Amino acid sequence: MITLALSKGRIFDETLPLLKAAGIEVLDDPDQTRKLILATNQPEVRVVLVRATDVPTYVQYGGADLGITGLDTLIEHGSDGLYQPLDLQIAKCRVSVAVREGYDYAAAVRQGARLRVATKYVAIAREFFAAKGVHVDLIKLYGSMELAPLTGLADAIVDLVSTGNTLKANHLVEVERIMDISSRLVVNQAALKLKREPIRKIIDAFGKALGQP
Ligand code: PRT
Ligand code: MG
Repeated sequence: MITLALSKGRIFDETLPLLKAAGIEVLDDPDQTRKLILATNQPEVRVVLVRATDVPTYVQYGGADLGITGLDTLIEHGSDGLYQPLDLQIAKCRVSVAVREGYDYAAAVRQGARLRVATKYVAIAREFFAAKGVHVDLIKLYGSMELAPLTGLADAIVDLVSTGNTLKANHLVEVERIMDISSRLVVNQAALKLKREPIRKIIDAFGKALGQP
């Protein structure tokens, strides 16, 4: 049996065409079922639905053989024991710094002020500001980062941005782009050895669908 860990929502939706290219069709719609293990048209392949941030954990410890996860999540989790054969070019976005409209971020940085930065992406933020030589106090949040500058919890946030509509709706502006994000295929190293043939088949089919040799 080959187990693929996916999160519901954009990653699941954008993975379906890749699975299809590999001849795999998921038999249930995750939005219509309460099942967490979904069968596919291939009796030897199943999908498990987990929280986006849990995908690397499932694959690392062998709860799943493969998984699809955002680079943001992968960096925060660390890639110990994970083989990363493919950038799937799906669920694209960027990690950016944003502040309240009217907040003079450039001046604060120039003056060497100690910035309070709220984020779910503590590792990415720490590395980014350290490289710039900007002193920051990082405040870890688990969601709704946009609220932090509006309530005085923080001067800035580090968050994912796609269209920018969420920032705009909350009177925030993007002041720095930290990195581009897309989703990656991750594979359990031991599974790759033990189930080499079927896993290779999936990796190759995904690669072919992406136009990679
Ligand atoms: O939502 P939940 O708390 O269950 O988990 P999650 O947010 O970790 O999962 P999910 O499915 O929302 O995101 C999974 C992955 O999709 C992320 O790890 C990213 O790699 C990728 N991705 C791509 C995004 C976005 N685009 C995105 N726009 N993840 C989140 N967003 C959010 C962003 O955080 C912000 O709140 O959408 C909002 C901004 O969107 P715009 O279009 O208004 O800029
Ligand atoms: Mg989300």
